[in-house]
Amino acid sequence: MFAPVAEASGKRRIARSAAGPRIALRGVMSLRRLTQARLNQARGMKNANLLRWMRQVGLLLTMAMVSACGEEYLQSTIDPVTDYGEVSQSLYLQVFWWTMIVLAVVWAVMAYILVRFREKPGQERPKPVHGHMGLEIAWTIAPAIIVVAITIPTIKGVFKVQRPPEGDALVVEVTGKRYWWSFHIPELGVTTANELHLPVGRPVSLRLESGDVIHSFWVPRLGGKRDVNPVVTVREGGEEKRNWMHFTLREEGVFWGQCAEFCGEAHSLMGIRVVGESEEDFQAWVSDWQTTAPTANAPEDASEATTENPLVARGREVFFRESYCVLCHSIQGTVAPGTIGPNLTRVGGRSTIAAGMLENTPENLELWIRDPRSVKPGVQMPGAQYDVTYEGVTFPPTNLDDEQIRALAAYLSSMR
Ligand code: HEC
Ligand SMILES: [Cu+2]
Repeated sequence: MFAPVAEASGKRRIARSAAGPRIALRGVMSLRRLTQARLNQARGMKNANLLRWMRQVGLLLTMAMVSACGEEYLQSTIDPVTDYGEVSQSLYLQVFWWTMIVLAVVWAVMAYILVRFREKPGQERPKPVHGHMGLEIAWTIAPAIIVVAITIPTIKGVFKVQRPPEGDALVVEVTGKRYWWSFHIPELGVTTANELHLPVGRPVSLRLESGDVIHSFWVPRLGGKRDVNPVVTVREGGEEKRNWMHFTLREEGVFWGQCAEFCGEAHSLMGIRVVGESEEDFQAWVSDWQTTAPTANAPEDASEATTENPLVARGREVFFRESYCVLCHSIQGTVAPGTIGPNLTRVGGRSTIAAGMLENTPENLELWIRDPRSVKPGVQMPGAQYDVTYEGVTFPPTNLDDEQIRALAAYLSSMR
């Protein structure tokens, strides 16, 4: 259901709550005690068998119910948090209830037939029936009516979620790249990667574009999958043909997603985090981004420099002078101009790195800088020991030693 979070020690799945099964067990035990008492009462009576049967069914139902609510599903498609998600959810529920009606009718007819036409002792073989006009019309028309009843709201829903929001929408330019996501908010001048903060209650329009092959933007609790294509068609008048996704967040929280269109070796390791927050928290995140992190640049004032963590200062030196990270990465407010890789402004404030695959800790940053390929095969970033070729240009191994890598991690973590 969700992307595994890879760690230095290997892959780990998010720990599931142990409370679910325990509650299930307690429910089952008390149900057992209850029905046991009833059974004792009924002992000797001929419906004891029926009671025993009911107890079995009761147990099964309780277990099914408890196991359905004992866990938290991070990428659930049936727990929407946007207006778009609610449209899909309502369609899903309509289809579900239609199926339940069909099930009930089929079972009722079957039960009737089983009782009414069961074989009686000494009975003669009945004559088979061939063709029944009434029945055939009924079972052609009934499904047709159901299909129409589902089609009408479906078409309405498709148009509803495609319609651009009225009023002041927050436009975010989303670019999918192998194997990460760039988010640019032109109105606020913010450019970030993999983790997008959005305000609750304000309409959002994602403008989707790919920097290479076809990807698909999919954060299940926000809505359906939407293809992220390279721009291939320019309409008359110069308008580019591209996909958009419109929604308004209803809830705060962290919503997980991932690329949903096979795009290469690390396709399954191309995660997304959307952080829904209040307007104030969102504004705070934006203004953090707009002001340069205090440690991003060397302090002009020497007295300030002496109070700074020397490891951070050392990391900054490696980042800007001893290595060539700046060819691919930018940091707002500094001279780093690169756009091949994710924008690293306030990277220390992200909850994960490597597009949701590693928790953002100094240890994981070290692992990533030393050997990104061990986390993501096919990654377009060089390691300490290996080069990478991006669009025909070869970037040599960084040849960084442990001391330099530790300092780089401290520098990146300090910018939060
Ligand atoms: C050839 C270009 C290139 C160079 C040079 C490069 N990187 Fe990267 N870097 C990338 C790409 C591409 C990614 C995205 C990888 C992915 O997640 O698929 C990345 C991702 C990262 C990330 C994770 C960001 C996130 O939010 O997921 C960090 C941190 C990082 N690089 C640090 C560095 C440091 C430090 C250096 C210098 C030693 C460096 N990079 C050099 C291309 C580069
Ligand atoms: Cu992809």
